[in-house]
Amino acid sequence: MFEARLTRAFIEQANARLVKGHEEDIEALAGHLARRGVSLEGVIRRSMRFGVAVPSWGFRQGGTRFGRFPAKDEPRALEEKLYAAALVNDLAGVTPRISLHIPWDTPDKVAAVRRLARELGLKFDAMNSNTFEDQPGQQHSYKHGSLSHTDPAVRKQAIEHNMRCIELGEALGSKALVVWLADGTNFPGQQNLRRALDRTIDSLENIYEILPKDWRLLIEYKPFEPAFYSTVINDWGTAMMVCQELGDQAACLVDLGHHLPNTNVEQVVARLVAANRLGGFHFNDSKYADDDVSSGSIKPYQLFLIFNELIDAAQDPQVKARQPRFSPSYMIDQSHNIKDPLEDLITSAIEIQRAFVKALLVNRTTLTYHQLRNDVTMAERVLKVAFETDVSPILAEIRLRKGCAIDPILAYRQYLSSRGKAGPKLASR
Ligand SMILES: [Mn+2]
Repeated sequence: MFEARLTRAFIEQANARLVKGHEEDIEALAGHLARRGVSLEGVIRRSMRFGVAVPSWGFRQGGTRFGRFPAKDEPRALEEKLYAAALVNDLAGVTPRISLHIPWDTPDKVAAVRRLARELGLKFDAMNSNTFEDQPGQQHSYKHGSLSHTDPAVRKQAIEHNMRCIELGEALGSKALVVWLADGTNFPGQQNLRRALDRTIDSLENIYEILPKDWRLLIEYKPFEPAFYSTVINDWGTAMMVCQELGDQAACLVDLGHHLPNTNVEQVVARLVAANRLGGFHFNDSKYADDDVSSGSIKPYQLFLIFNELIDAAQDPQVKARQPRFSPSYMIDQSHNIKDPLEDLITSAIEIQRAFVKALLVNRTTLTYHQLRNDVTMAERVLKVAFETDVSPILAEIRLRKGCAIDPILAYRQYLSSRGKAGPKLASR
């Protein structure tokens, strides 16, 4: 299943009966946007290069902490996952990068893996280290923490693991390391809250010291779980404190599921931009906590509002002056327990792209005009008009121009059928 690349002919065949309908849809949308003074071509041009990285751990079912229900044909070896990633990218054209988890997806032959990725049109995004579980044969346990551990020998082991991730990443062409720590406590009194953070910063300084000059160290935060009383890097403020101690190459990583319910995540984004410390995102969605469900499946308006902040920042001369290369990393971080992981990665990537394109439609001049006059109704309306525009034809047009599928899920189902691995029937769009 995951050993060959999708052919151009297959995609053209899948598109053949959808092209006419698509052309009607895009023409109607062009007319609608023109009445609003928006150039369809301009939006498409600005959206062509938008991309988000897929996680190497997202290609198999059962990434949750509970029951695993793996499918028969899951990609297992890293090479198979690269083919799966290429399949997702060849269908939807929005995920040209893969983010590796070490040690789950440690390449055996680095040069060969890098070569295969290049052949498949893929690059490597941030490396993700793992000191939140013990690996077979590991000398010291992370039961009571890793980079924050009270025992210097445990901290050293965790530091060396992160250094190894950087080494591997350098060989693969990656430019960032994501550190997420499960370190924390389950009971009051278990540890000194301030000393635990001091030790963590000290460990991270060791890692930061060997960070290549063109790399970034992305610090991910999370309020709770698996630690249920206190987590060492629990929120964006703590992550920012850590980054400020480390230096300019350190920045915060916002995982959308890593906030307490009802947190204003778009405002967190705005604050991190203001502090020059927005490093990137782990996209997913949630209803209750770190649910890791498909991006845009629960709170699509929030996703749009986040991209509204990002586009506002990217166009802001003040931000440009301070951060000439303002470009947060976009990565998906989801678990798939009941959906086909490839279908979910395709769907999520498109939903993230959809939020980006909708945010491009926000008329910022008009928005600022209403904001300065405190016209609450009209200011909100500017956002709603953009959010409520159905940009599906734009997304399809971008895919068509890239040689991808007009309807990637339908094409994927056809691909499965052609290989005798039919999933549930999908009669039409
Ligand atoms: Mn994450």
